[in-house]
Amino acid sequence: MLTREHEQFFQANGYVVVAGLFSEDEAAQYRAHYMRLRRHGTYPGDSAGVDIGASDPLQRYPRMIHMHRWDETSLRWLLDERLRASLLGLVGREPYAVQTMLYFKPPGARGQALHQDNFYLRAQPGTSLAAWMALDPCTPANGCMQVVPGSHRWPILCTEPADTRVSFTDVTVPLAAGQEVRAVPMAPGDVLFFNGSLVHGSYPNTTTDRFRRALIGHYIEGAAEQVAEFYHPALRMDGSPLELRKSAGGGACGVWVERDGEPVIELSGDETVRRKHE
Ligand SMILES: O=C(O)CCC(=O)C(=O)O
Repeated sequence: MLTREHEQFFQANGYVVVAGLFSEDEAAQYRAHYMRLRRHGTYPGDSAGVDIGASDPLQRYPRMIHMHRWDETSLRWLLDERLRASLLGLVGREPYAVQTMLYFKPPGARGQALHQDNFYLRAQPGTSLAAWMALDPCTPANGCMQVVPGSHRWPILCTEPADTRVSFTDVTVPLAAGQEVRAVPMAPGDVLFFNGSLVHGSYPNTTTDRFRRALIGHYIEGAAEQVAEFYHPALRMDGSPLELRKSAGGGACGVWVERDGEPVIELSGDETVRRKHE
């Protein structure tokens, strides 16, 4: 359960791991559930179907998106009281739930380049929040989460092309030289909570025999009045749908500039122009 130390760590760093929020048994049940679903074919939200013979491990095990819209187990997890209480404790307001995702990340799979979630969700005012639950032991070897501590205070940065040999997404955010990127090792049932501006992502799974499965919920702060169209309908944590406005794309984004020899972020980029290149 959430403690004062978790809250303080979250405020200072923009992320926190709550160890053992779910039990190892529950994590094992979720692993079995999603492996069973994946074996049975394709679902709404799959951007590409399953290709059992593909050489790319991610085509054999593509991620699932918005499962809570058609799978009761996913909906129950997204609205679970432990997640609600943790999010409320961390940000001081009731969250609204907008997305579920399941990443299988099998041996040999690419990671997801460093990014900020609110670049996609566009929750306003305020930001988005994530609850990322490990279903397997996660270490740097199998591509655990990587975070940039303190980056939750940054604005949304302009994106750049990512290296698609190591990332299945094709945009990333640039970092200043010397910026710490911190690995977040986790055990099954641990939940990593993070702010929608926190720069995070993961590197490839370099093992030959270990999946790195994760069940992910995305939320928006209860103060939000709008979110990008893809995330509608938002749900209150009692499961009832909520009417929000649809965020428009575009606007200013941050770029690194040098001031007095120090790297600082300036809001001088134009996201509309950048998005054309995605
Ligand atoms: O699980 C990963 O490797 C990346 C997940 C992620 O970046 C996200 O949920 O926003």
